[in-house]
Amino acid sequence: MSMTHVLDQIAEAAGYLWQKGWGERNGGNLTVRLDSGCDTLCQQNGQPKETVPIGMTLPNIAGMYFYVKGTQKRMRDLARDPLANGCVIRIADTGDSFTYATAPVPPTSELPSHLMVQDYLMRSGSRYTATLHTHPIELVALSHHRAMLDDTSRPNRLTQTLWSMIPETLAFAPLGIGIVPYEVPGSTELAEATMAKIRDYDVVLWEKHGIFAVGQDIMDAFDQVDVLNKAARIYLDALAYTAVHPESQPEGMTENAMQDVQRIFHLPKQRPC
Ligand code: 2HA
Ligand code: ZN
Repeated sequence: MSMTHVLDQIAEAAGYLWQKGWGERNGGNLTVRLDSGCDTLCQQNGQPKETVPIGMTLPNIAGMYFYVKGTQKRMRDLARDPLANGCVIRIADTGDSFTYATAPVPPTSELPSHLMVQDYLMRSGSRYTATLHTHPIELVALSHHRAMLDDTSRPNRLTQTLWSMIPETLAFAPLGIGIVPYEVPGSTELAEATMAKIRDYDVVLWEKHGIFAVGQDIMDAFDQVDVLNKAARIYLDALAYTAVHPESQPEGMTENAMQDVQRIFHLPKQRPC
């Protein structure tokens, strides 16, 4: 995919995040791995020589280029101008620092999670190029309920609840949603906990904070969060009816109906590479 096309997609996704109310102020961030075709464009833009330490060594993404949202930058501004509100970085050959490949914009506070996951995706030979963190309202609301954070079974309770809302949730988010217990935003602990879950899930919930998702491109990552958050919204709306009619609980699709969806759509149980 050309760099222009990637930047267009990033702008489009950032606009949706803002419109949905998932990207208040500087909330949320994203990265996209660029192919080596961006060398020329980046060189044309000039390369300041400042070397910025990453704080960890990520050998699998050494020498690679990533678009990274800037810290304190707003999604609604990124939607208009991705290269004024983020930039392209090149990871050093040593894997422990980066240089700016376009006009420098210091990267997002969640860089540890994004780059650690990008390193994992490369190591596992994945075609996925995009990582997305955002604050989808209904999913975050559910993460305030202890029962919804129970991660002792697979699928976990939250996944089962979301899948059972409409057939499309299971069809388009077949790996479900992983759960990462609360950690300080931007911390290495949050990055490590995210890494541990992203092996099994395309989308993970950061308790009382937001979502971290991976995708083949940024629209793919956005779509999965959108599908899961839609189900969360339906669930909460169904519960609003229960508040008025306490005798009626949301039913959810039957186990048989869900198995039919699994069979008809030939759904994967693991991420296809
Ligand atoms: O970029 O969302 O988690 C601001 C955040 C940090
Ligand atoms: Zn956040």
